[in-house]
Amino acid sequence: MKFAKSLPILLSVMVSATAFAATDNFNRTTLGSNWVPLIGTSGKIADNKYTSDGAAYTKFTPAANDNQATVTIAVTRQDIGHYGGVYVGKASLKLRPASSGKFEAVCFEPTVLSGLNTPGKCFTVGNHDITGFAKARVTLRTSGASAFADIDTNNDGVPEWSFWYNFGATLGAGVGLLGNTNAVTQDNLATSLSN
Ligand SMILES: [Ca+2]
Ligand SMILES: [Ca+2]
Repeated sequence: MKFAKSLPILLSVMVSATAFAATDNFNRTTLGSNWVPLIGTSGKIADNKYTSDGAAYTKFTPAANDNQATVTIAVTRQDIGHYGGVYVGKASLKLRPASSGKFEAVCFEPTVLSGLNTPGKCFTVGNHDITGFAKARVTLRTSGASAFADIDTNNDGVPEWSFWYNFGATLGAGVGLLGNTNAVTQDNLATSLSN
C-alpha cells in the first residue's frame, strides 16, 4: 500500500519536470543575472521589454536545456539592415524591418559563435512568402539539424506562417535574444523542452 500511495506523487514529479518552462516578461528595469551577454553588452530593458542598443546576443540562462522559445517581437524603428529575434541552440531567427515600418523578412541564420557556415534562408515579402507585419508572437524550435518557426501576427495562437530550415548539423538547445540598434523589442518570452 505504501508503494501504491507514493506512485501518483512520483508521476506528478516526473510530469512537472518534463513540462518545466522558463518565462520572462521583462517588467522591471534591469535584465538581472538570468541574462548573460554572449556577444555585445547592450541587451537591456526599456519600457518593460527587452531591446539592445548595439549588436547583442544575450543568453537566457534558465533555458539552457530548452529547445523551444516563444516571444513577442515588434518593430520599433524603420531601419533597413537592422534586425531582432531569438535563437535556440545554433539556430537564429532574425526579423528584419523595412522602410515600410514593418517586418518584411524572416531569416534563419546560424547563431553567432555556432561555427556553422550554412548561409541560412530568408522568407520575404518580395518573394511573397509573407506580408509585412509590425508585431508577432514568434516560436522557434530546434529538432536535430532542423529549426522550425511559427509566426502568429494576430495573437490568436494560430500561426499565419510556418517555416523550417535544415542547417545540416545538430542545433541543440539553449535560448537567447538578439538584436541591434533598438530596431525591435522582445517581450513575454516563454521557453520549454519540446520533442
Ligand atoms: Ca513586458
Ligand atoms: Ca494568427
